[in-house]
Amino acid sequence: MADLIATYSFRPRADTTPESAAQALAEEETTGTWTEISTTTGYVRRLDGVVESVEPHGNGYLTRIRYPAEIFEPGNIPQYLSVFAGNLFGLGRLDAVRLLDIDVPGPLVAPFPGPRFGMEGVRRLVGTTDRPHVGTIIKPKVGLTPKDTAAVAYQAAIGGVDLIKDDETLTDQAFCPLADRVAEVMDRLDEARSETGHPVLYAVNITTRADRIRERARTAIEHGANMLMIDVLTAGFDAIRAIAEDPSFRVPIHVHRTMHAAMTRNPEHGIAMRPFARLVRMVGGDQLHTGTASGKMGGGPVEEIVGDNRALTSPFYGLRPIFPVSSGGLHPGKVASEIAALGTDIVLQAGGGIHGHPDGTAAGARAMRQAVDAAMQGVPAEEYAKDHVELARALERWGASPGRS
Ligand code: CAP
Ligand code: MG
Repeated sequence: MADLIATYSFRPRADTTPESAAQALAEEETTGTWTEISTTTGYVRRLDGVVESVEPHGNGYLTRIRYPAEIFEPGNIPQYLSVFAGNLFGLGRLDAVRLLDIDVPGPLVAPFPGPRFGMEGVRRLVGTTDRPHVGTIIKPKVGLTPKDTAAVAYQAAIGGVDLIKDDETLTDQAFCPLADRVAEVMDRLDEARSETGHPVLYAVNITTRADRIRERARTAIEHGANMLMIDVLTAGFDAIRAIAEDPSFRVPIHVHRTMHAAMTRNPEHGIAMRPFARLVRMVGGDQLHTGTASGKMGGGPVEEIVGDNRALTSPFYGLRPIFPVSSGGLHPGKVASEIAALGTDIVLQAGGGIHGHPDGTAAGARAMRQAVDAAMQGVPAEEYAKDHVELARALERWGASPGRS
C-alpha cells in the first residue's frame, strides 16, 4: 500500500540544521523520541518516518515526510491527525512548523463515505447548472425567536437566495429551540416557493456532542430540514461522517469551519486549510467554507484559497467534487471580484451584505443575485445597476470594492 506523504514548511531552531529538524519531526510522529532507546527492535524499523526532501522555502524550509501506510488505522481520522498533525507542532527543534498538505493513499481514503450530494447534487436540488449559488446567514447570529428567524428567512427566499444557513453559534438554545426553528423556517420557505417557484435550502446547525449528533439530525429532518450544517472543527470530522454514512439521512451537509483561524491564519505555524479540505471531502461534507478573496477575514493569499478549492473539486479517488463557500464580509459590490478570483463553482454567502441592505433583506438578496447575473454576463456592476435598483442601492451603500473588507 502506498504511504502517506505530508508536506510541511518550517523554521529550525537556531542551533539545529534543517535536516535534523525534519528528521526529528519524522521520528516523533513514527517510531522515535528525543533520545535513543533500547526497546526499538529491528522489525519496528519498517514503520520509521522518512524525510523525503528538505529544500529552502521563503525564510525557512519545505519538507516532505513519508509516513508508512501501516502506521495508520484505516478509517480512523483522529488517529490520522495524531500522526501528521500531532506532537510535531511542539517540538523544540523547530521554531515554527506548518502542515501545508497531505497526499493520502487510496486505501486510507476508501473507508470514508465521501459526499452523498456534492456540488452537482446540491445544484440539482436548487435547479442551477453553472452560476454561483447565493447564500445568506440569518443575522443577528443569535437571539431571534423561531418565528422571527423564519420571517428573515422568508424575506431572503423571496429575494432569490439559494441557501439560508444558521450562524455557527446558533444550535438549540432556549431562545430558539431547533425543532421549532426548523418547522417555522420550512413553513415560510414553502410559502416563498409557492410565490417564486424557486427551491431554497435551509442548513440548520446541528452541531452538538458527538453521541447526540444523529439524534439531532433526526429531529431536524423530522421537522422538515432539507440541509444540515455542522461546525467541523468544534464538533469533529466524525460528526460529519456519522451523518453522511447514515442512509436514513438523505440531505446535503454544509460544513462551517469556525475555529480554523487558530490554526490556518499564521503563515508560519499551524495547519493550512488544505488538509482540512481534503478530510472534509472524505468524511462527506457537500460544501465547505474556504474563505474569500476580498472579505472581512484575514485569509491567506488568494492563490492558497484557489488551491484549497481545487482540493474540493478536482478528481480524488472518485469522490464527488464539493462546493467551496466564500463567506465573511461579502456584499453585492464584491461579487464580481470574488467570481474573478474564485470562479463560478462557488457559494457566495453574505450575512451583513444582505440584511444590511438599505431596503432590507429581500432587496439585499435581489442585489446579490443581480450582482451575480451581471458578472455572469460580463457587465460591470455599476453598469448593471443603472436598471437594477436593488444593486444600485447596495453599491451606494458599500461601493464596488475588490479589496478586503
Ligand atoms: C459571515 C459569517 C461566517 C463567516 C465565517 C460570520 O457573516 O456568518 O461565519 O463567513 O468565516 O459569522 O462572520 P457576514 P469563514 O457575511 O456577515 O460577514 O467563511 O472564513 O469560515
Ligand atoms: Mg457566521
